[in-house]
Amino acid sequence: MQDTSNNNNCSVIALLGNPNSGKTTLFNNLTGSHQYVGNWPGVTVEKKEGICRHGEQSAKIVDLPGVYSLTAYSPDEVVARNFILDGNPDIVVNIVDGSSLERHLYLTLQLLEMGAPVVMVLNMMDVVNARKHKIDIKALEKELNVKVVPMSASRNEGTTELKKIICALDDHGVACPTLKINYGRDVESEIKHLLPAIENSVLGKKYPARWIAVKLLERDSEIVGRFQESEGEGAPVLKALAESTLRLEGIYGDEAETLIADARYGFISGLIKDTYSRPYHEAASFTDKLDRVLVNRWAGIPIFIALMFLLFQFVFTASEPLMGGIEQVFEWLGEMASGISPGWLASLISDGIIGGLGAVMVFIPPIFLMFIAIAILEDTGYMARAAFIMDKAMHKLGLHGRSFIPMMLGFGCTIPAVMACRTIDNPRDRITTMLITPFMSCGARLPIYVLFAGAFFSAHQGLVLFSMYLIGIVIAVLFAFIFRKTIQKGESAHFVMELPPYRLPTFKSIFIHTWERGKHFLSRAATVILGAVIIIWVLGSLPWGIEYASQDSVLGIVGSWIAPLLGPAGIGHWAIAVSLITGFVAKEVVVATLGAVLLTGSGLLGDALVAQLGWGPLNAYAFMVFCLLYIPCVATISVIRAESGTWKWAAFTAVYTIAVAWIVSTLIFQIGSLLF
Ligand code: BGO
Repeated sequence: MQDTSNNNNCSVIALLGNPNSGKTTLFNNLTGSHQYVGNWPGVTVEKKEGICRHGEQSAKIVDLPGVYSLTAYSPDEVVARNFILDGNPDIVVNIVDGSSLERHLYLTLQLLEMGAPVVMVLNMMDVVNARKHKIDIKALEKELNVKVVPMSASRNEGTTELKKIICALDDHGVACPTLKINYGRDVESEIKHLLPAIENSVLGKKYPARWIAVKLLERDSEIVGRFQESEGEGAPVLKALAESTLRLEGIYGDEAETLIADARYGFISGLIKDTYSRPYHEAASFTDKLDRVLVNRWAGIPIFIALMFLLFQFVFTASEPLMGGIEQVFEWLGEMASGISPGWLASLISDGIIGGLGAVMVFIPPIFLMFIAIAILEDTGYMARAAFIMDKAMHKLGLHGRSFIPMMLGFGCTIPAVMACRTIDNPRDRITTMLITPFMSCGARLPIYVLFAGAFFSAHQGLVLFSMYLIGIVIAVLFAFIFRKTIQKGESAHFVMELPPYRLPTFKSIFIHTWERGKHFLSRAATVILGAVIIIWVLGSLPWGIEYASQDSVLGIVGSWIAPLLGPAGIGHWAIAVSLITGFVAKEVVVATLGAVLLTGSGLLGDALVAQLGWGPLNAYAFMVFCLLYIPCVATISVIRAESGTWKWAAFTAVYTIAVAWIVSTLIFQIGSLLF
């Protein structure tokens, strides 16, 4: 049960809509600064509430998670549906994007079938008007039996009318008869068959019986589960359901569920024909024209790959001079610090802190440039296209298309990417995506690539960097495929992919999105990485009296034990072994460790690597691939545990990623050695 507290008897208004429908904008318009944020009880889904005032009157606004449907598979959908069913909101304000009315109406229909007291907000009317499209609001109100409020939330137009409705509710609330969709003869006859048993149950007395019947025929696990739990009175319902399912499957095979979705889409098409009109000879919109090329079945993937390549080339070229400047500053600081006495303090500051931290800080320019580029791709709407293109390819491999969205987020940081898996309704698809997301190369691994590509591949740095990201995607998709055929066997759910229109990004949005990701890197440098380099320095100096960071140090001894295991991959150097262990804390620490261990005195870390490792490009490439694929950082492992609800998947991720990293880098090194 949700929190139904009704402050000072003011009405409770639930806000519900698809992602990107303008819900946040409307919530802010309605509540101004009267907002508070928490979590829904028992789940990690964010709960936002606020007070809307209009004159003397007020209402409590509860912002429900953005969802595409109310099938109650994903935690977001469960939260939204349970609040509407059990939270007794006085009104459910359903915000729909008027410029994509057809797609957004799917959620509206589900609400109306539940008998929710809906007021529809028809948002983005500025876009509808600019396109010279027309929506017959009166006809829409009549056909759906709901109040419709036209709005342009981003211009704050329509807010006052909505406030009047929600703040001036009388005791009768809003009248909103339950919508009845005709599901065709066969389904309708099964609904009739189920109704008597449902109406005799507690659940049937609480919620609309017809809605429950439709949910049961859709095999809604939560509703079926509730009847399973209520043994005695649930039994007749489940028996009737088994009979109905058998009959429907006899006629339609596995397609019975699709019949229900088809009927809803059919209803929507009819509604759109009656209420929506566009100029007869309408020229294709800018978005349509661009989409013809960018999401073209043949050109889409090559364009995506080419764009990624250009992006990495740009990151390298633009960051090089800036990195040189930062490198010089740290070199100068190192020289200054080496004069300090006593000698151990000079070594701690110069070898440990400046060597280790400096090795990581040098990568601020490429990291920020990369985040700027990702923010531009996201804010223009291209990232959604990339997911759309990959969705098609992934669907062919039997995978859930929505998996690619968390994977894309993984380019920034794996932690939010794993958290984004919540939006995937099917549990098997959700776990599979969680397991493969760590292969998407996060920003923290970028310093490793830039360092090694710069030192060992001076002519083809961009290409090498690009190949890392590509290998990550290929391995991720490959393992998703393997998991779905083995440990996570089963059908992949059907879903509709959202394609937002192209937009010119604003400087502010790019800045905010870049900063959101970049600040994480800076705060880690000041905390985790600084702490790690000090510990590394201590371990590199013990036992006292040995030469700092020599093979006789604790670090050297541990590294020398592990190094032989890495030999087959061509990366069996003790310092490399140590850096891979410390990299489990955070991936940036790999570079910090190499800086602290190999860069004694002043100089460039890239030069020190070439001089001390005795490697060629093939060893360096195998190492980069190892870093790309091996165990994600400790924070990611703990998030996988939290999101999957069990240590099993966290431990599995840790073990299998190390195995994959070892196998792939060994293959690369061994095959490469034969060829070159
Ligand atoms: C960006 N009209 C128009 N044209 N846009 C609107 C309206 C409207 O009536 N209402 C909202 N938007 P959210 P959810 C953006 O973020 O409230 C816009 O997910 C951008 N982002 O400004 O976040 C709104 O909470 C880059 O646009 O929706 C927002 O439901 C460039 O719709 C987007 C330009 O609104 C989603 C705009 C990176």
